[in-house]
Amino acid sequence: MKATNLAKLRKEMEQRLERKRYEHTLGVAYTAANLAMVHGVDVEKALIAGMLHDCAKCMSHHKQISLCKKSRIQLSEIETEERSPLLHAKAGSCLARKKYGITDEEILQAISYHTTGRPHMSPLEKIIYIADYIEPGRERAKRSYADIQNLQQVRRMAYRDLDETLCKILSDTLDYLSRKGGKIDSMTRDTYDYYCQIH
Ligand code: DGI
Ligand code: FE
Ligand code: FE
Repeated sequence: MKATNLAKLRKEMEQRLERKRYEHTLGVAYTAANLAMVHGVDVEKALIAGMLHDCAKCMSHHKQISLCKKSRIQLSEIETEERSPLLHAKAGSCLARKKYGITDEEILQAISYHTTGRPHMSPLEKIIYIADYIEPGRERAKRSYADIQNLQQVRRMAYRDLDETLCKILSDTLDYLSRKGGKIDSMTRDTYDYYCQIH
């Protein structure tokens, strides 16, 4: 993809997304590009996947569900719940294909799995998942001193070892969900099991 196309996607996201979400999106795109440089991944793909990863976030639940149905995407129980924090990933991948003309399957998969992850992720998928968590504007950084310490540790780790970083983020996410009483999707659990076993 040419630089002008990336600029076009960036403009589309600026118009489409709320201000904070757009700033987060830029943070993810450029953090993903940095991680791609360090880990030998295609930098342009990282920029495009990062730019589009939350593109469905502003759509209604109903629209996201119907987009996934039209594309014959299988959804888990948690993904179909009203106010699901997971659905926008699959819906975003459908939108990236249909509206923004993305045909690269690796980019589309990176968008699909940016919230739950999955076992055997490609390096690009790992980078988007991690960039989403560590980008400079992440509000998690402001929650408490313990979280700031944690985020500093995860950020440093991300430039050394992607699999170790995935294990750390997934175990923190499972802790966070159990404290909050959130239901755990089987894909999040499988990703945790896989990356905490192999690294
Ligand atoms: O869209 P973002 O806010 O940038 O970030 P994201 O797409 O990574 O979503 C993060 C949220 O998703 C975070 O609050 C944790 C939540 N999440 C991840 N896995 C699960 C989950 N929530 C539930 N209920 N169950 C999961 O398995
Ligand atoms: Fe997201
Ligand atoms: Fe995000």
